[in-house]
Amino acid sequence: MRILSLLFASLFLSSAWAQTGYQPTAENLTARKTFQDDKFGLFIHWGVYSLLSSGEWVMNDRQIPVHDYEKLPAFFNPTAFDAKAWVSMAKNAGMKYITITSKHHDGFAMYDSKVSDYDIVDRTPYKKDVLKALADECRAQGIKLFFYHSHLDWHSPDYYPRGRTGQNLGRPDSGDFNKYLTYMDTQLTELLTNYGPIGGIWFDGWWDQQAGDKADPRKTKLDWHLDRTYSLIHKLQPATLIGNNHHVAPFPGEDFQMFEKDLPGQNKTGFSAESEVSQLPLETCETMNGAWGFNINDRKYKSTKDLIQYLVKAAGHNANFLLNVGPMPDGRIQPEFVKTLGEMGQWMQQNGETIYGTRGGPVAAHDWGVSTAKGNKVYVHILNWPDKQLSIPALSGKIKSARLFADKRPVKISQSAEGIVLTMPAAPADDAIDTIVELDM
Ligand code: FHN
Repeated sequence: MRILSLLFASLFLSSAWAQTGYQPTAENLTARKTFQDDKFGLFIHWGVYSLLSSGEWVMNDRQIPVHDYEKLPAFFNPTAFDAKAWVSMAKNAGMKYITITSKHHDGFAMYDSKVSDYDIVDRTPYKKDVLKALADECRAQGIKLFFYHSHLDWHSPDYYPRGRTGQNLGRPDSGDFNKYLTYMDTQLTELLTNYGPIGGIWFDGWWDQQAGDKADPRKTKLDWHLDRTYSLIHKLQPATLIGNNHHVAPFPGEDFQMFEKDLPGQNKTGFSAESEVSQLPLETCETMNGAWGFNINDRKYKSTKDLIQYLVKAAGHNANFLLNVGPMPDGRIQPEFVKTLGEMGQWMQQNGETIYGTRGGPVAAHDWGVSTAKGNKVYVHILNWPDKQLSIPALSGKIKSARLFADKRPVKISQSAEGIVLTMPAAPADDAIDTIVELDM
């Protein structure tokens, strides 16, 4: 009996059950394939926190009590917000989908919610539903729309017991967590009912209740009832892809797996220490500078070359690249981001064929670069190699011919003990972003 109760106790607090027995529908599987073909998306962190120009964690970082933070919406009036401009910027960059914060950790809804007036329509002088405008424009321009939605909530009194964050924000020392989860599921129902077909839900914040059990990193102090939430989403829109940025191995019911600031299998930032690369469609998300939400002091801009190479490496790791902007409080995207995205778009114009619709190639990722593959084509992406000759491991199939993708000049192929030697007409230029060798198999 004691063992059974222990077993039950441990299982109860683990989300491992989630949507056990989940069978993705045919349309969900099709959506997964399209997602993997799309490869490149725009991440948008925008909210009333943008007003304080110190990123999206400012409420917690500065310990701003709820009653003070609630003053912010009255200043939020993004009259320069232009959904057409945002979607066109993404499209011109070569992006196929947009993932925007419908609600971040501060609990403020960037759409017209009926279960709360803590939203952009009821609490700001702007009074318009920016997600509605974006959804309409995305549909008009053939761009898919995903919603980021925070599990964790620093505003709701019912997000109780508090987690690792959001302590001492002036909320009462009481609350009903299940009431909070019902509230969250109701907002998700609004988002999946009032904005047309939604490409996916990008959850974040599950880790706030992580129990910190090294033996079972999936254990949480509270039950998130992922089973209920995931079943709800799959019932409302079966093709909507669920992803959860929990940094542990995926739970049943999830349709894609994201890696924050890491390529799948890597752990540069410490986020992915407890994660495993699954068979689900993969996505890597990254900032263009050092911040997700608008941060006026952050000048750690990544170069266009670094970001294109990051996109290519993600594709070589069979993953999408979700690149972030933090719009300014008036609704404009800062010029540094607009310029870089424009330059990425030019590169994608010329080389997108070696990215879109591909999967990670037969030549594993290497310091010199990666490979992608599509049909009988293998694209060897040489990102960092000084020489005109490059050895790659033997491939299972036979290479019929090889050429430089850019100008179709032939590349000589010779067999070696280690595998294959590709001899290019010349060594890659020093400032080359990606010298692509196209192999016909
Ligand atoms: O806390 C969030 C953070 O604000 C941001 O949303 C990133 C995006 O991947 N995720 C969390 C940090 O892991």
